[in-house]
Amino acid sequence: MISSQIEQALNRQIDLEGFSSMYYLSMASWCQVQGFNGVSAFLYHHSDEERMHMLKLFHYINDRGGHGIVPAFAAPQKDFSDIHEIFNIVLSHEIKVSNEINALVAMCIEEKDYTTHNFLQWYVAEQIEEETLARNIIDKLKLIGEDKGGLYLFDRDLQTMGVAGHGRGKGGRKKH
Ligand code: OFO
Repeated sequence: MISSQIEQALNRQIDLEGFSSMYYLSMASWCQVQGFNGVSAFLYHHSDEERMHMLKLFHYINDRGGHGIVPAFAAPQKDFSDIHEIFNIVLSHEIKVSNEINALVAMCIEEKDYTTHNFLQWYVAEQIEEETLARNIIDKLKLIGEDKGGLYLFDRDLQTMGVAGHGRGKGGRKKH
């Protein structure tokens, strides 16, 4: 059984993971409209992953005697200036998510809720991967700058990464 404090904190995390999913969906849609089909495919996939992160929380809360609540999501930003802006936002958003996960972990230690602490370790590891991935992509984009040929190849690369589950590990690690 989880305490009501932990239940509320996990429900706030549901809100954040769900919002992340909507945010990346909005970015994916913008990229598709702009003709960046590879980046778009990558972000649609990323959006699906965030929904899975949210669902895991629903199941955990309910299995532990709490109640996972569907929040009202704020509408995410719908227009972006370019691909550079998109990935800078992805990184800063993921850093924010990492901070929230860390705060949750700290709360579990304080409350001696080692079961939830253990459950959250999956998210801790996931956040390291997500931040590293965003940083690697930003590094690539810095090299490319505004070069059209470079951006074309970048878009093609991300298409492959989106299909292979972000291209992490050997051929894209199965994460759920
Ligand atoms: Fe990318 O945030 Fe979920 O965990």
